[in-house]
Amino acid sequence: MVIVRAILGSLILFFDWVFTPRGIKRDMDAQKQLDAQTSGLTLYQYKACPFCVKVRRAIKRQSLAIETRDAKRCDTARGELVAGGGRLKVPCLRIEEASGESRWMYESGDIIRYLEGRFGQVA
Ligand SMILES: N[C@@H](CCC(=O)N[C@@H](CS)C(=O)NCC(=O)O)C(=O)O
Repeated sequence: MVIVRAILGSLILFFDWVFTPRGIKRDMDAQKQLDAQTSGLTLYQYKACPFCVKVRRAIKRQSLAIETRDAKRCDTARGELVAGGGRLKVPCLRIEEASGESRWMYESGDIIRYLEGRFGQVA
């Protein structure tokens, strides 16, 4: 099972690399403004998780500068996810609200819909 998972994980990463989506190009000021908005977002993820790859590809398509934290390899990131979100499940987007509170969003589909709703869809 471990070997099958490792092979599948490598295949997912390989195809993700081969078919990396192109990011949208913005002028420097527009990208800077967007970067300021995305600075309050953090994606907790595993490198080879297909649901995380799907979210990372959406982020790449929209050229969003969102910090990613590996909850499999990094104990600190895993601890933050469980303590804040309540579950060890990825992907999870931490959204820092203007009030300073954090909202933890699970489910790849919900995360992608949230990002597209807030930052626009990229075909
Ligand atoms: N329906 C979820 C599925 C997410 C999911 O199953 N994630 C797996 C990794 S691929 C997970 O976090 N499993 C718990 C664990 O590995 O501890 C989504 O679309 O985000």
